Amino acid sequence: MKIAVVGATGLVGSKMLQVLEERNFPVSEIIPVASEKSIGKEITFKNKKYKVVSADDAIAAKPAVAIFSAGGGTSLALAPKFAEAGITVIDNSSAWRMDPSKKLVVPEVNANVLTKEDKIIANPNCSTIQMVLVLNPLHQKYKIKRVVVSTYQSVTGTGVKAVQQMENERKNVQGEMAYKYPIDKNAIPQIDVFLENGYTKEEMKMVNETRKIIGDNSIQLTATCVRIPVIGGHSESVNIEFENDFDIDEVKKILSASPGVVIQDDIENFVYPMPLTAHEKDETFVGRIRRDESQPNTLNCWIVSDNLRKGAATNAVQIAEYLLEKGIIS
Ligand code: 2RA
Repeated sequence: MKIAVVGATGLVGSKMLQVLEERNFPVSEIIPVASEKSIGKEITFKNKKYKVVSADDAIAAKPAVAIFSAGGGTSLALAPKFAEAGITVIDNSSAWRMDPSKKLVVPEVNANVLTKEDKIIANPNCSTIQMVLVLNPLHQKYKIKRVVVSTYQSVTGTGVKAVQQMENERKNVQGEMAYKYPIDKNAIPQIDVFLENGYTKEEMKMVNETRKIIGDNSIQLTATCVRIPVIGGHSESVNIEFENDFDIDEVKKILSASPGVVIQDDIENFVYPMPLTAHEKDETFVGRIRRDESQPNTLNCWIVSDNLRKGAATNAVQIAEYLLEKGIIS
């Protein structure tokens, strides 16, 4: 199968190529697409070199699927062109996520909503994906009333420039700033732009995307998203209030049976999820599972996942795998 990767030279685009290769997705040809300044550059996929081409050349090559990770503006401009040419787009930007005519998919939660009619499929925000993997199975059993989440997000979520900024600061080298403030030895309580309600766009993504993926607008959720100087993944402190009471052992049993979720929760042996150990893994790790003793029916937990993998590339490739398995693409 011919696969186009739009934004192939970025952090997520390179991870898409790595994950397609690792998971042995049946790729006959990779069509890497990037901005004009990268056209002609070479990328390597399965030991073969491919030249970066323009979007028009990629459409003319008629891939079955195009995985986009090139920002919202590019997706708004280009995804419809690919779709009109019969190419199924899996888009990692926020451009289409809340469009009621587009599906927003975490395969373990709601892949079953996908049909042949879906030509532009939205990949959710990284911090939302890892959280809903844990929330959904618990919601099905105990019904979630309200969630309070605080995130500790990796600089890789911003892209190459942010990683470079952190490395420069660590080496005491002057360079371009991806953030308004130094990131090393810091915690910046702003991810994406501020909205009129005083929340950031990232925080509102967590609210709105969670409801859309789980398919329940009654879930109340409030988020504070913070950027921290780590590489391996995003971490989240999540407080979940249910309509119904729960049993901690049963919660652990449900989560350990949930696809894509791994429990790391053994406090006696200091076992809990961390970005350092989640790095380069496809699973979402959950630990510090405990009852909130300040109010009834409420649980605390700590969720960590590699934001470039399950939070972006792996989720997108899993969507493609589902489409292939169901014969929606061929
Ligand atoms: C971040 N959620 O971590 C973004 C990336 N999609 O900034």
